[in-house]
Amino acid sequence: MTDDLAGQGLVLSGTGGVWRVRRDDGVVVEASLRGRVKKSNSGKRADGSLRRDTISAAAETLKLAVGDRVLLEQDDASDAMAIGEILPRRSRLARRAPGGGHGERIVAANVDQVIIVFAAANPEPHPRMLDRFLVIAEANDLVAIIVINKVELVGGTEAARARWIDYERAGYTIHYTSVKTREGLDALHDAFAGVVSVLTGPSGVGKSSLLNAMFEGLDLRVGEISESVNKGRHTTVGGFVHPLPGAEGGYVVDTPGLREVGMWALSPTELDQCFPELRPFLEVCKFADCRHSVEPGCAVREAVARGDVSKARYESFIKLREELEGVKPGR
Ligand SMILES: Nc1nc2c(ncn2[C@@H]2O[C@H](COP(=O)(O)OP(=O)(O)OP(=O)(O)O)[C@@H](O)[C@H]2O)c(=O)[nH]1
Ligand SMILES: [Mg+2]
Ligand SMILES: [Zn+2]
Repeated sequence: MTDDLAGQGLVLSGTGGVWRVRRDDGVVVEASLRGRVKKSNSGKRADGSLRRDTISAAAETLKLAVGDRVLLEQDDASDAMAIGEILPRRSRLARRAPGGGHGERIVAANVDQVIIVFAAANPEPHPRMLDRFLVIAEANDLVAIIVINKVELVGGTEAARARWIDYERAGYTIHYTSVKTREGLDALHDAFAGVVSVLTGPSGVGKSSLLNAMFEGLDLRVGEISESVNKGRHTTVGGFVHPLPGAEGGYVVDTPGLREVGMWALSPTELDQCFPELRPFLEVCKFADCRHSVEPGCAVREAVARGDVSKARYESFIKLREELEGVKPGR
């Protein structure tokens, strides 16, 4: 049995067994992970016993993520495509496993930026939740862009803006959009060109609708929000990478709405770095290990008192910091 090298590709989707890979010639093929790739990644201890967390096949294949670049091989005997090698990642977006479990979950590999979508209304936006998404992007060293969709529900872009000024002041780019009126869609379209973007945000805010409206031919599934409970259903299952038509090689990773956003591998002492508007003050605090809560000579609290840093963002920082401190490390 000989294996032919069948080129490189980008992993578009898949969970567990079969993965959809877009070859560099544009053809999308199905491929499985080769045994030896699994083996090199598997949880065998030095003594040959299996680590508990890698006993299931699913846990093994989680090592491969959408967005990964892979080497494909053709297996002559079975005529099937196989993933022979996962190429080194230039970046990744990771979060803690859902349900309070331990273990990092790679949401996507080789990401350039994270586009975080909230709705101006329906569902009602929670800034604290936006702060968590932003911290995750910052902790992964990824550019974060904010989208406030459905602005027509609150009277348009200018009316929607007031609520998000803290984020503009912190330095974030915000796009105000409406799929209904097509407001802001051209500018957002340009932000996707030529790069790999992860699109994230709560369920029902219009992520799939925005992509469908901007990129003809994508046809992502759009869910209806139940008016009675006003809670979005999860209509996008698993992570998908979509090549964007007419976006100069741009890709988007469409993720399920995340009900629970965990912060992974972030030590409480690094959290202040993840709030860009706090960074100029961190070196000025009297104590190098200042927690910015009750310490004397805290430049962060002074900035908040002067109005140079938003009180709401500061409070969000304190809340997240307490949460991170409550998480026992190393378990
Ligand atoms: N009024 C209004 N409704 C919108 C807008 N954009 C999307 N919607 C509606 O919001 C609902 C949810 O849209 P989706 O695109 O499925 O939301 P999603 O963020 O992809 O949701 P998940 O896939 O569950 O994460 C649908 O009923 C859309 O028609 C908008 O700009 N204005
Ligand atoms: Mg969706
Ligand atoms: Zn301080």
